Amino acid sequence: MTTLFPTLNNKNSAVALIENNVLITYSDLNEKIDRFAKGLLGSESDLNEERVAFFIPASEDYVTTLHGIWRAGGIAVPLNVASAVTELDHYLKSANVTRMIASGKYKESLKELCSELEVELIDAQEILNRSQHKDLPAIDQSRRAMMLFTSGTTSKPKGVVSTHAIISSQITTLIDAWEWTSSDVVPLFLPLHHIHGIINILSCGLWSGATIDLYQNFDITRVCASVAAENYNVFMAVPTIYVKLIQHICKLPSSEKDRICAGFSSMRLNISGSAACPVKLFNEWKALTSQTLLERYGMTEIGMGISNPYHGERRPGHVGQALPGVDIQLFDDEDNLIDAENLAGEIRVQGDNVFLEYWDNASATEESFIDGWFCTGDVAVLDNGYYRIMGRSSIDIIKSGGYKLSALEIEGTLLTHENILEVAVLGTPDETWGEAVTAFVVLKSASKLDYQDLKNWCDGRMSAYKVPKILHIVESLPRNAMGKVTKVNLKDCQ
Ligand code: MLC
Ligand code: AMP
Repeated sequence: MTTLFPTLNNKNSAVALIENNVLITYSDLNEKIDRFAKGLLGSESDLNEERVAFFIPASEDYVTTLHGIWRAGGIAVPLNVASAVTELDHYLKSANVTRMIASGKYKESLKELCSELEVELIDAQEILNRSQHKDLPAIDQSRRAMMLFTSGTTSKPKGVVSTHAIISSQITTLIDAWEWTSSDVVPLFLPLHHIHGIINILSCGLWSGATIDLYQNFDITRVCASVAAENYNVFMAVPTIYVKLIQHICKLPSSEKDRICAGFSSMRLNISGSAACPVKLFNEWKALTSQTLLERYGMTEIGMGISNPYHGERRPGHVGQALPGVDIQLFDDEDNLIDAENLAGEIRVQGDNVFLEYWDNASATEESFIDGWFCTGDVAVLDNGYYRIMGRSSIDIIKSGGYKLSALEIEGTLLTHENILEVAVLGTPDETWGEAVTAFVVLKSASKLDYQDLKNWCDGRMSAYKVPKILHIVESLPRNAMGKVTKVNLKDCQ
């Protein structure tokens, strides 16, 4: 039997998960995963990298499904439960998904799509009930384990594939760097279709034998109550969450505010990542909670690459230094390595943490590597020994509240609106979201469109967080001599 995680064994009576105040031990979880893997295998001896998707919010079922697929030899494809069902079509088709696991209202919402695509839709409980007495396959670490979708500059998201070995490397690097132990208790309110939630919190926690308190969404009142009760000693979030926490806490009566701040202050670690943490936010958080945020930099394709130190100076506005085992270099536009400080270049990465491939997309995989270095598209400088992120090489990537969004994907959907003739989407600076999705629209003649109409129309056509926050109706879009829209010029049109 293969158990990827050393702590998932029958003798471990420590609490792995808390779901709605119910405590689930490591040994119970292990037993359930085993049963699930055997049920999933049915008459087969190995799933042989079958793509099994699941549409499950953070729960014991989610963890059982993820690990069950791994133990049965499949590739886990966790999907965003906040997706519009229309977006799932692309994920299922491009990953050649054969089975989908979901329950309750989530299962209901997928019936039509799965039947259309001939994907078998199964309830997690049904799999657990299929009693099977059989051995689980031995899984070589070099086998594919997980596919996460990421937005690129092209219009449709790509499946980022990692092996068991890559996942192990991403996890163990962080456990060492941030000194995870079995005494840690961490809340998990981030979505579980991205590495921040899956690797940095869920997997590092489970691998260390820590306890993870599961949330189905970011319930700020519940989070603050648990922090005030000193339930947690580690906290990981995106900058938007720290902004929202500050706004929320500062409106509370002082006794409540003080208890929450004391709860944060007593923790051993508060981490910010997935988007830039402004210096102002870093300072405000420190003033409020006395916590010095540890900012780190990562990406779906590499896990975490750069981090401020657990011990030592955590420098505001900087993401720190290469994590042990991760090679980071900056390269200029001519692909020359930059070996001086304060010169901006693209961050490129090598190491056991780097993904295997984009699923079924050899050309995209090849294009994303130069001389064996993965090209992130992020630009940074080395500033007195610490990396500072300067921005991205593409204006078509937007980071909103920690989600990476493709401007072209949003434009593609907006162009199907009957009143829209042309559209350009870009991210504009926003205190809460980091960047706000902003649409510049040219209307068809004699057409009208106000913001609320557009928002209503987007409902069900794209995930809610992709819906433009700002709409500008313009006469025309600026173009260069080649006829290409020059989005940089739109930044001045607001
Ligand atoms: C929610 N909304 C957003 C949004 N999230 N709008 C823009 N950007 C976002 N990220 C909108 C909703 O559509 C809704 O709009 C309103 O805000 C309230 O929605 P909500 O769901 O109640 O919001 P909330 O729970 O507060 O969500 C905010 C959030 C969430 C920050 C908790 O966005 C989130 O979990 N972000 C983290 C994403 C993440 O994990 N990224 C890591 C990727 S991995 P309306 O108009 O309908 O009211 C990666 C690598 C690395 O980046 O380095 O980690
Ligand atoms: P994703 O592709 O969703 O995994 O998002 C990865 C991207 O998030 C990176 O390529 C960066 O652009 C951004 N990112 C992650 N962490 C940071 C950070 N600390 N500062 C700035 N950008 C970040």
